[in-house]
Amino acid sequence: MKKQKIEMLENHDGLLAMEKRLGVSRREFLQLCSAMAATMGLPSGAEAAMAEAVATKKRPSVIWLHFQECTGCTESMLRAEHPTLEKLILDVISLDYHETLFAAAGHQAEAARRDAMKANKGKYLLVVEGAIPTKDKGIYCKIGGQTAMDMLKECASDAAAVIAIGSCASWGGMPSTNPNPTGASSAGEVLGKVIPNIPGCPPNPYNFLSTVVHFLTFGKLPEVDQLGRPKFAYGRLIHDNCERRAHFDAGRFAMEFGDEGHRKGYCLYKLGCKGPETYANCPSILFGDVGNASWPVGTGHPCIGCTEKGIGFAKPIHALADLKNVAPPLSFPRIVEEQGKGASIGALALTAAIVGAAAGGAAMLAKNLGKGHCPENSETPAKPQEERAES
Ligand code: FSX
Ligand code: SF4
Ligand code: F3S
Repeated sequence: MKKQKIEMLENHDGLLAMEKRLGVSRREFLQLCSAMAATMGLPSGAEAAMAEAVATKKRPSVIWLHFQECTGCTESMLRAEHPTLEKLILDVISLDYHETLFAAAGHQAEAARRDAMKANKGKYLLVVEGAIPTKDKGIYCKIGGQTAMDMLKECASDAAAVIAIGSCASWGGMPSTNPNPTGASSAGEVLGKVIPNIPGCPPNPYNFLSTVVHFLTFGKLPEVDQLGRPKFAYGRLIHDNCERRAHFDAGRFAMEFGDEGHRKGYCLYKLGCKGPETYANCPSILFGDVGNASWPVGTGHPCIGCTEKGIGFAKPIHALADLKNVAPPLSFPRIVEEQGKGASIGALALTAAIVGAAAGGAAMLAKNLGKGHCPENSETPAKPQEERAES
């Protein structure tokens, strides 16, 4: 039944139009929806609902504010190796106001924001990027003469939902580093409530896309933890899903950057890796759309805990992490297998059901969007670091 529904969708007018617009085949898109549904742990049938929603529903209006930050959140969304994920995000939402992508400037831009708020009153998604300075009545960040504090409150008052993107908006991030001279605070603190946060410096655009597609499909944001982070993305310790975990458990560590252990891809715990106390899906979904091992630990750098308040930009990079869990996880990662290789939708759903680790395959699918019809252009996973060091 479910299979029939998905197959029927392949001939849906909305998907045909999307295929032409984005250059993403319908089949690839449906596969991505299946993988997203599996990643988020949604029940059977959700993938068809998500695909149908993207194909037929009015795109939600999004107003995107920028405060104290480096624009890395937006950059990471736009700097995919090939533009399909970015095109998909910009196709799923109607980005009606975004200060750094707007051609308009000054009063024209402010007028566009107020027009978009009026036209979509009570229905728009407000995305907040950057921390909000609260010291001295918020004078350290002003846009069009208005403080960031006032602008956030004004825009949030008529929004259907507010999402904080990046660690700055989620918990203060880098601008709030001690001694926090501007009183940089999170969007939730300024609004006085827990709002959905997608932390990371930068956060992963795939998590943002999944969150927005959930909103579009079900009219609400996905389930969050006590810090407002979507559980599907921040429910597991990095350490429990890291490809170097077997080295940790076997006591094989890099002791210095560039030493033999480091070249062989051993565990980075003794170089200060914060994976054991940081919740995020970085090892599964990877970054930047550039291939296998494209996440901090995969490239040989310890995780700095950028998604975690009190760790990223707070704890020294060389300081040892607190171990929250020393027992090897049931989903013990193999070290002899290349990540993401051969992921199929059936396998993904099964993996998700068993260990909740489908996101890696989903990321591989996202990465190969628009290339699947042309196998010679598709990504093949890179060799593990150990093999690369020896060759
Ligand atoms: Fe930068 Fe975003 Fe870091 Fe902050 O990301 S990548 S400083 S989380 O708000 O632009
Ligand atoms: Fe991976 Fe870091 Fe944990 Fe080592 S300490 S297994 S490198 S997350
Ligand atoms: Fe940040 Fe660590 Fe992921 S530094 S990007 S939480 S691996």
